[in-house]
Amino acid sequence: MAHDVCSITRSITKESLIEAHVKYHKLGLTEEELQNAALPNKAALMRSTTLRVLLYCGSLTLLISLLIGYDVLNVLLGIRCIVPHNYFTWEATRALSDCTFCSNVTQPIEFNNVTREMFEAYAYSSQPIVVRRAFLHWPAMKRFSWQFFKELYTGIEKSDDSECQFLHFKSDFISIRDVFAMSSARVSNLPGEKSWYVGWGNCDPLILEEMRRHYPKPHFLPEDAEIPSQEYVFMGYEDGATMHLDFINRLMWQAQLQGSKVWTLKPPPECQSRCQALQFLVHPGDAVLVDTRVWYHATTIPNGQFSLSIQSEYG
Ligand SMILES: O=C(O)CCC(=O)C(=O)O
Ligand SMILES: [Fe+2]
Repeated sequence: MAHDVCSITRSITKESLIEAHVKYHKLGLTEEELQNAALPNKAALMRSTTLRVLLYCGSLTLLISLLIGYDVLNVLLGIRCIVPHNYFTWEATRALSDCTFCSNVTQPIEFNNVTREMFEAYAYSSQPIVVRRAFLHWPAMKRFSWQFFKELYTGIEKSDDSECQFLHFKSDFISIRDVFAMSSARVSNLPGEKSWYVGWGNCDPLILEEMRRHYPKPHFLPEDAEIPSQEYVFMGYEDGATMHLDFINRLMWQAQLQGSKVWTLKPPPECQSRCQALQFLVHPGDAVLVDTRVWYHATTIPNGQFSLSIQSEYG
């Protein structure tokens, strides 16, 4: 049955074509003119193919430059985020704040000698907190230095830092290896040397285990606070971290181990009419707790000092 329908259709089509051919001949059209009318116009075909190729290449180039653009900007800013490639996507798509976290905040809450019980009410708030002299008793206060970390990283064979984040901020380093290859004059930021400031995640379990021999979990954090399997080190001089938000899952604590550090916090743009920027100075032994997911933050190191801090998340 299907075959019958096909052959009927074929013969109708053939007959119509012959009919048309004869008709156009009668009108005085030559064979060549008929062929040209039937075949697609070569010039038009070329034009549309070229247009399609150009459009395709253009879109591809735009896509590649956007992707490279993200990378280049991330590298230039040296910022920290969960998905390093997507800082600007995160920034553009983050939920707008209702600003309750920052309204009426003009300075951090400040504690001396805080206990776990006293801290409990503030532990999960987004209000910046400084606990003065909280970590003065930690062995890490005296033990940690550029040299300590150099020996740690070179001593542990095949320490795997490839998956750990390295933040060079405004420095000219590409990886943590460059930091440990610096001349001793540059390490000490002697006159004429380029100043540097870096941060990096320590996610190799052996490195982390060795670091944690020198400090406990901060005594004031809730007993059941979840601690991640990596901790950050920030060290260097002068310009610290550039202004940014962190796209991380938890709150953070930071221990200022050496030197002083100025923290500048800014509310997000949508809160600028209700909230204000704040600035505070921390000293060796102080603990800093900032919800870096909602407060834009930047740091600087005053008076040519060397600053060294360790930082972790909790939640
Ligand atoms: O300590 C610093 O210089 C920067 C710290 C930072 O960016 C952070 O805690 O997220
Ligand atoms: Fe940050």
